[in-house]
Parts: sequence; structure tokens; C-alpha cells
Amino acid sequence: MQYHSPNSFEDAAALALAATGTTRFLAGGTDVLVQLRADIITPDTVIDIKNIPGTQNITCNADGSWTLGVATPGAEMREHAGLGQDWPGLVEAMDLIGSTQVQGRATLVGNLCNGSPAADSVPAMATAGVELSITNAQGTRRVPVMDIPAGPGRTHLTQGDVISAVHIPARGERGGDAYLRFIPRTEMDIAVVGCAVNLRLDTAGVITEASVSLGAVAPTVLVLDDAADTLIGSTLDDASLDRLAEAASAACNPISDKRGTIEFRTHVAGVLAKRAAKIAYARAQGVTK
Ligand SMILES: Cc1cc2nc3c(=O)[nH]c(=O)nc-3n(C[C@@H](O)[C@@H](O)[C@H](O)COP(=O)(O)OP(=O)(O)OC[C@H]3O[C@@H](n4cnc5c(N)ncnc54)[C@H](O)[C@@H]3O)c2cc1C
Repeated sequence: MQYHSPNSFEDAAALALAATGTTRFLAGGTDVLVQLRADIITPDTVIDIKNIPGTQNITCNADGSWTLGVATPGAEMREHAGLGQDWPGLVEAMDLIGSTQVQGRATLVGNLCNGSPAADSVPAMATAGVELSITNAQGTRRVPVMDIPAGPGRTHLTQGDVISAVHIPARGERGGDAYLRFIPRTEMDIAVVGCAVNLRLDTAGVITEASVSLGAVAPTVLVLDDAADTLIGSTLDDASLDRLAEAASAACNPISDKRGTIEFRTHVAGVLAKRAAKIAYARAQGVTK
């Protein structure tokens, strides 16, 4: 196995392009090293990105948007004074991942690129409108987060692509997000269903923007435009919540496994969508954080 520790994303991309066999970027290593030690995937080339300057920075930009380095661990996100004020749902999704030890290493980008349909941070990134910079031999381009997942364990990244920054929009006024998941235990488990909701209200409390996303109910995370549409123009009354739950359940295409049946996952998706919407709405009103 070859190990590289480049000082720039251009060098990381060039190393990945030239590599043969299986290549993995090493961010927190909570998937890569676990898979390596369990003999699930033994990469021929490991490219550690943590020596690239800025990869662990959290920056609030002049317009209120955020730029995160791609090796920023969940623990740094949770402990940051401003990020969780603006995006509590995104931070809580990341904070649900693993243990304290895992939190000290695991990153948003690694969670996305591992390709799990149940990855907790991905629905929250999708509803927040997160974009990613991708660097390769042609330069750097910016794409929405949902351009990356391709299926279980797969992404649309091609050889020589490395994600070089995470861009989170400005929160703006009267906005709130939330993420909830169902697991059979109280912690350290994988989502049977995960749901993120992001809302914006007008001054009268009417929902003007909505985004709803589900994890673990299809081969990739789902973004539910129909479910979001049920919320627009409402003040989250019972009728709109019922329509939301119905649309969320209707969008599910899950598998049955030992963690939950198709019927259970489909039902829970609707329940979580309602609950996450209520939390996001209260946050958008400034009632809770
Ligand atoms: C005990 C334990 C509990 C866990 N619990 C949960 C949980 O509850 N919920 C959950 O969602 N996950 C859970 N996970 C998995 C979670 O820790 C990972 O998915 C983590 O977020 C991956 O981030 P990382 O930085 O460690 O990635 P790494 O392991 O470093 O990399 C993961 C993948 O991302 C790719 N990658 C990394 N950086 C880049 C980049 N810049 N550009 C392109 N590709 C890149 C790598 O090539 C690799 O394929 C758990 C893991 C463990 C060990």
C-alpha cells in the first residue's frame, strides 16, 4: 500500500489520477481504517488530506455563508459558537454519528463519500443546500451535495476528483432546520430512517421555503420536492403536517432487513417528517434553538 500526504488539493488530485487499483482519501478514517482493519477494503493507495492547509477550518464568510475544511471533525462543528446557531439541524445530524472518539475524527465529506444510504449528515446537508468544491486536473468546480451519491457504497466522483471544500449557505432570517433519526438503541447505531427538514417563514409565520429529505429508505438519500410543497403557504397546521407525512411515506422505497421492515420504515418516515418539521418551525420562529 502506498501512503501519500500532499500539501495541496491539486497534488492530491494528481496523485489520485495517477494511482492504480483501489484509492481512498484519508479524512477522519472512521470508515477507511475500519474497513481496512476488517479486511473489507484494502486500498492500494491512501491519500491523507489532513496536511493540506485549511482542511480543518470553519469560516463564517462576510455574506453569512460558511466554508468548512473537508477534514473538519464533527466535534469541532458541535463546539463552534456560531455554526450550531445558524444550522442546528446540520450540526445535530453530524453529532449523532458514533461515539466521542468517532466524533473527534469523522467528517461530513467522509460520511457523504462512504456512500451509505443511512449516513446521518447527508439528509441535513441536502436540505441545507450544501455545495461542495471538487478539485481535479481540470480545476475546481462547485456542485450541490446531492450530485455525489450514486448508490450504496458508490459516488459520482471520478478518478482524480477530490472534494476540497464544503459550502453552507447563509442562514438568513426566520429559518430553521432539524434532523431526527430512528434507531433501535439510544446511541451508537445506524439510522433505520433519518429525516431532515429546513424551513423559512415570513413575518406572519407562513412557510415560504421548505426542503425535506429522507435517509435509509432508498438506495440513496432522497430529497422530497412533493413533501416540501405540502408545507409551502402553511403555518404548519395539522392538515399540512398530515399531508407532509403522507408524502414522505409515499416517497419511500426501502428494503426490509433485520433493522426494520418496509412497512415500518415507510410509516416511521412520515412520523419523523412531522416531528422534524415541528422542530424546524419552532427554530425558524426563534422559539427554540
Ligand atoms: C463506531 C462507529 C459508529 C458510527 N456511527 C455512525 C452513525 O451513527 N451514523 C453515520 O452516519 N455514520 C456512522 N459511522 C460512520 C461515520 O463515522 C463515517 O461515515 C464518517 O462520517 C466518515 O468520515 P471520515 O472523515 O472518517 O471518512 P474516511 O473514513 O476518512 O473516508 C470515508 C470515505 O470518504 C472518502 N473521502 C474522504 N474525504 C474525501 C474527499 N475530500 N474527497 C473525496 N473523497 C473523500 C474516502 O475515500 C472514503 O471512501 C460510524 C463509524 C464508526 C466507526
